[in-house]
Amino acid sequence: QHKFWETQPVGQFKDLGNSTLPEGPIEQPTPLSEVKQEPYNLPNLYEWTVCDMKSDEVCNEVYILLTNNYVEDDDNLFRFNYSKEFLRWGLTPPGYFQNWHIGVRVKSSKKLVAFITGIPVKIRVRNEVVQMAEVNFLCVHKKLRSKRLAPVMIKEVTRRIHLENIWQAAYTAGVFLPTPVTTCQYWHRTLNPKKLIDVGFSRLGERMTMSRTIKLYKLPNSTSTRGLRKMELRDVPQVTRLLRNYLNRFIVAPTFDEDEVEHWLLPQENVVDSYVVECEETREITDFFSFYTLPSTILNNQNHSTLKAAYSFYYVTNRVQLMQLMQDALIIAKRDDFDVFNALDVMENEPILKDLKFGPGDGQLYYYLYNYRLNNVLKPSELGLVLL
Ligand code: NHW
Ligand code: EN5
Repeated sequence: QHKFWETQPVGQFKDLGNSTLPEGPIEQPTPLSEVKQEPYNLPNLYEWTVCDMKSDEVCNEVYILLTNNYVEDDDNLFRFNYSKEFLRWGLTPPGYFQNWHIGVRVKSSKKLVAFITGIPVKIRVRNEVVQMAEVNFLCVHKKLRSKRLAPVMIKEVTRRIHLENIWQAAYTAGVFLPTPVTTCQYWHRTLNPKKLIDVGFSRLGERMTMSRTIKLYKLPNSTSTRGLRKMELRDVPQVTRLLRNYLNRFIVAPTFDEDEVEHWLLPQENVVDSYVVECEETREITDFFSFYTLPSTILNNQNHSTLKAAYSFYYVTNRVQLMQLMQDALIIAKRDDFDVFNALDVMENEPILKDLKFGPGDGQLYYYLYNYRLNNVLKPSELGLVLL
């Protein structure tokens, strides 16, 4: 069934629920001298390329490949449209490896036709912090699909990760593979009902008129949390402490240091936005939230070409209820002209989504670990990890 994945050190279907197998690495590391030193072979017309995401020209080529060939919804109405600034941000965190940004070009024309990336990340699984890679942006040009290019790309990124003495990875996908750590549900909060209905993102409910729908999704004009403001550079140490502490309550979560918090959470226009709650008496930061900007191209619509979506990212709640914090996130996203606010049922999201008028989407997101076995499938609420 899975000619490639059956050969990989991932949890296999036949082992599900077999708790005699120990938790942890499936394979032991090998000496680096035993890691294959040359790249895997590509079909003859193609060649490997390292993509320098700091180069505008290369970043643009990657952007074009993904804009035209990356993930679509089940009905092919929308395709993710990660911006160039977003891709550069997402792929150049502290300690990144340029040679984990792997492209495939046509030898003759040099056209970029496939891509896969890794970035380094420390992820805690239960009590153990493991140096891992996050693998993302796997893409093969539509005209080259089903030729078993993806397994070669995955093996090549694995090889380059191994050469840095890293033996585990985390990744997410909309497809079901051997075997998920957990299965998450996408939820959507309508901000611009008319546009969402016009483009087929959502439908007018039964016995609902457009004006009743607009009223249903109306939000207050201003946020309600006292002391809420945009995150600044000086907040990095406090936000890091809060986040490290908060993420401890989940079974699988990243551990961020200050450099990583600065990279991942400091606001960048049209990429990522973060807000902190500052206590008016003590000037301490008590809570914060963030979301990232990921528009989708609307395929075949006369009136609209892009859907502006915000995705809930990391947050910490202490003094303020998550419900109120997230409602303020919705108000800010609406003010900033987003059409929809998306969230997964990870962390503590699940209980508040319905009350905030989120509805379940038609997409699921499966989370996976490479070369790390867990005894049980986790609940989404046991996961403190959000990938781009
Ligand atoms: S998920 C988004 C993936 N990208 C897209 O969906 C874009 C649109 N689709 C495409 O470009 C986020 C192609 O359809 C792709 C497959 C390239 C997806 N993950 O070449 P073949 C990520 O980027 C398996 C993993 O003929 P294709 C996460 C499939 O099951 N495997 O297919 C990436 C089959 O294997 P099987 C996937 O359609 C994580 C084989 O590929 C997959 O032309 C990567 C078929 O290959 C997916 N999303 O190209 C893993 N989609 O065993 C990282 C298909 O079933 C692992 N497949 O026969 C960790 C590595 C690092 C370890 C370090 C220690
Ligand atoms: C790795 N980092 O399917 C990413 N999106 O629900 C790769 N549906 O937007 C993994 N089909 O339900 C990608 N509207 C996996 C996701 C791929 C993209 C995807 C889904 C997630 C999505 C929308 C549009 C569906 C269009 C038809 C959807 C319903 C919204 C409605 C609003 C009102 C209340 C009920 C829900």
